[in-house]
Amino acid sequence: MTTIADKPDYSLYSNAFGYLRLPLNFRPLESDADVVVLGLPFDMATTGRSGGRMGPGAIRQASVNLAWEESRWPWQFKLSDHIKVVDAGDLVYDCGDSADFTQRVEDFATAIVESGKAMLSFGGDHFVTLPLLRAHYKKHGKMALLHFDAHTDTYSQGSKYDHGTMFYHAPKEGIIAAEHSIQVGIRTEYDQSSHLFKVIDAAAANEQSADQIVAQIKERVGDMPLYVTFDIDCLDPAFAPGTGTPVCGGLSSDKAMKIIRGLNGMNIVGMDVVEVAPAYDSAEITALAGATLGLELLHVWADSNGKVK
Ligand SMILES: [Mn+2]
Repeated sequence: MTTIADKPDYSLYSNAFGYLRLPLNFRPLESDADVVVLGLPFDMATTGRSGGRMGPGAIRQASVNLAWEESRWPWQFKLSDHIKVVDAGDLVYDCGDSADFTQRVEDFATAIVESGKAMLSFGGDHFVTLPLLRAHYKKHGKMALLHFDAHTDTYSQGSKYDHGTMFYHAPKEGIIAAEHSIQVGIRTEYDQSSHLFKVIDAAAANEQSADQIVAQIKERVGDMPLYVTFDIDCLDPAFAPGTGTPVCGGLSSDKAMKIIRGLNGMNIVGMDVVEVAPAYDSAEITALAGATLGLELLHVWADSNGKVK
């Protein structure tokens, strides 16, 4: 009998449990990873439809389609030649306990980031970004936020653990410099007087070229440490139906990927992709978009951090 222990598995789809077919590594601190991938299966902060807790698994599954390219188009380098990515699996927490989850995310991320490794996290609903930001702040200080979303998530009326209030809280906590932060793809009601984020709304983003949008991002952020958070509902429901609060009129996946590639050279310190909810998905469209955006972020992180020589 031949098993995987005897014969390496080169097929695309079998034994694919980790992101990009990476083996899961539950001891990321002891690894020589440059970037640790972490799943955050949490959706108790949703105001609408839940289901984001299944996002990390769906993204991993869809990512097998991305694992075969030696050198990802249109990048000119093979990612694994330059950085080591480790998939640490999903965060474990006491189900039903939002406070426990919040603390565990912060503690886990703090340990990873303090060790000098970067993180690419997959939600989960968008609330997960708040404890991630708290952890990154301890290492990098006050950061600029690049926030892709249909919603500003700056609402002041929600609850402490609401997935629409994180970016109301984060500037108040002093961990995000809103005056250097920018939101792209917004197309729901917001009160610009209630926050200092610059907004490129979806209508504007769809009119402008990716280069024009990138220029505004760079002008706004400068060389500040930059945390990139991508709520998959920034994309139009045609490109990302599998999410809790879809809104028509969003960006195409092509536009979003071009913007992310345009971030090359910026001081990116942390990344997440959130709100993939596979129960509402069709044919893994949304999960594939989430997996792909994550991979683009890894490439831009590697190149921006001088890993590609
Ligand atoms: Mn959001």
